[in-house]
Amino acid sequence: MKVRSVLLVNAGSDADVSSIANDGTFPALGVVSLATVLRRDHPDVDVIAIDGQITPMEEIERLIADFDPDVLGVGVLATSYGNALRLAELGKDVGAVTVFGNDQATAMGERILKHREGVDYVCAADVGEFALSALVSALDGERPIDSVPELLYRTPDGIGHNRLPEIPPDQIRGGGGAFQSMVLDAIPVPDRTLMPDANWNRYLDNYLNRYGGFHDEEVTGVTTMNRARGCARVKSPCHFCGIMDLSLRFSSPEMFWNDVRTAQEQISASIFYEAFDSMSSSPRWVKAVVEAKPDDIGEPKFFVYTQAAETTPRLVEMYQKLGVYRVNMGLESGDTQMLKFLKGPRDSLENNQRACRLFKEAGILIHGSLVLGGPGETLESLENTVRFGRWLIDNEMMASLEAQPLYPDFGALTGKWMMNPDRARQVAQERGFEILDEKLLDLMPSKYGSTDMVDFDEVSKDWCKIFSHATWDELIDATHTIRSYAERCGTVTGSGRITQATLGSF
Ligand code: B12
Repeated sequence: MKVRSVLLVNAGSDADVSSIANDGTFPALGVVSLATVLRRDHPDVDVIAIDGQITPMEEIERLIADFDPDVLGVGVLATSYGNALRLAELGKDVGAVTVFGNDQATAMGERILKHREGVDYVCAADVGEFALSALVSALDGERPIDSVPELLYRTPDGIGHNRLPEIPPDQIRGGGGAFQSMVLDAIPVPDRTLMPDANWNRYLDNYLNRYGGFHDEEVTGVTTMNRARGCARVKSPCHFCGIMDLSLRFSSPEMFWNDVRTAQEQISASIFYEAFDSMSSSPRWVKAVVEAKPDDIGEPKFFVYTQAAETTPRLVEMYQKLGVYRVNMGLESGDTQMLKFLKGPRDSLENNQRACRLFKEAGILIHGSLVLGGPGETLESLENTVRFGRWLIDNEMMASLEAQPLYPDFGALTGKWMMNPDRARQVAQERGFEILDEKLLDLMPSKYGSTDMVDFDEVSKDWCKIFSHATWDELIDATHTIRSYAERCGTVTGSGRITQATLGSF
């Protein structure tokens, strides 16, 4: 075949999923970046990128029928799998080759291919641009399919998985040195015009509706950007975090500012959500970016991830110089023991409060999140978290606050314990928490081990029964209490990864 058209869709959250505070306010940049590289490597191919999070399914259905893509690529997260499968079906109806990518596809690739004939390929790459471009070349017959990095596909002998470097070595600039040879410079600045204007306008409207009150200056456009990846917590990752590749990788500071300038020119962006999770993992890189800030760049404002335990006065000062106006901080709990269980020895209530005070003094807003029902959670520890939630709101530290029961993502440590009871027992013994339902724990690998359809409320409830002393109802009550208090005080709030039916009136 010769590929002439590619449609890339970020699947929107499934209908019953409750929304998070930032939903629909920032773009799914992955599909835009993939489209940019396809345009560069395959200039004859027509490419459209679209975000299903803010585009109604009927509109995407019409687009698939009209555009009639040869390849349909879908970005799939845990909470959008139902919609992703619907899109694959629609793709098959018009004869497209279908390929799934993004975190959920990466975690579940083999199972997806075993269960879903409508999905031809799964891309498990964290950096997917080069894999997708190579797949198009392979479909054109220009290279063998087994040379496409991190591609999973059916073979006569089972599911094949090409474990090859995601970024071809010849595309990596520089020879070692600081910031891992700026390996992410290989990813070109996204061409944000490849996503329809209607999508960009919707992000801006949603953002202004929810967060406009925080700005004295005019907000002219909002975008996600991503010029560094990974996290310094390789040795003690947050136990519920589904990000699989934590290795730190960077772009050069020059590339960072090129990206900013291009987004200013293309979509008048003034607010940038840098998805590097977490920015506090590399103060050295932040410093280099600050030092390279061009004089004529204006005053772009940044929303960045930060870890409370890594936040120092020096880092906050650099954030101010960079133009950070809001941080995304996983506070997770108001109970020190729970924090140590969930995150590691450096985390504590005191550290959470210290980081919050530093940001408040610097005039930087906080988007925080709380995770309820960690291993060994008790009514008392839960109460500490509710109290901490009130403290954050009473002290006017929060631009937005999420609270939700723990979801053990199968790519995260908690999910891995569910699927490996022996390991779970070993960890429980080492850390000194009790497993409450041994029989249920033993059932987990057969219950969830082979299916590709995961009911995340059910998984969270099972987790709670096995690992948390506070019951599911108590977790939902605490979620309500925190969210109601936040709403009464005018703080934007949300609870992802849980269905509206379970959450009740929210
Ligand atoms: C920005 C962001 C958002 C934004 C934008 C959403 C989006 N879809 O991009 C907002 C705030 C809206 C958001 C919402 C949600 N998010 Co979010 N989000 C992120 C974040 C911080 C960065 C993503 C990003 O922009 N990266 C930069 C771009 C360039 O890369 P990328 O998106 O990863 O895409 C690359 C690859 O994944 C791959 N790829 C992606 N799609 C495809 C498709 C094909 C065909 C191919 C070949 C490759 C491919 O190639 C891309 C380019 O390199 C990540 C955590 C992180 N730091 O990675 C969490 C993350 C992706 N989010 C997550 C979740 C759970 C959600 C929500 C479900 C939250 C909720 N409601 O509970 C919603 C889902 C909304 C939706 N359906 O889109 C989880 C996903 C876990 C999982 N197993 O699914 C993550 C990993 C966070 C975490 N720690 O667990 N999110």
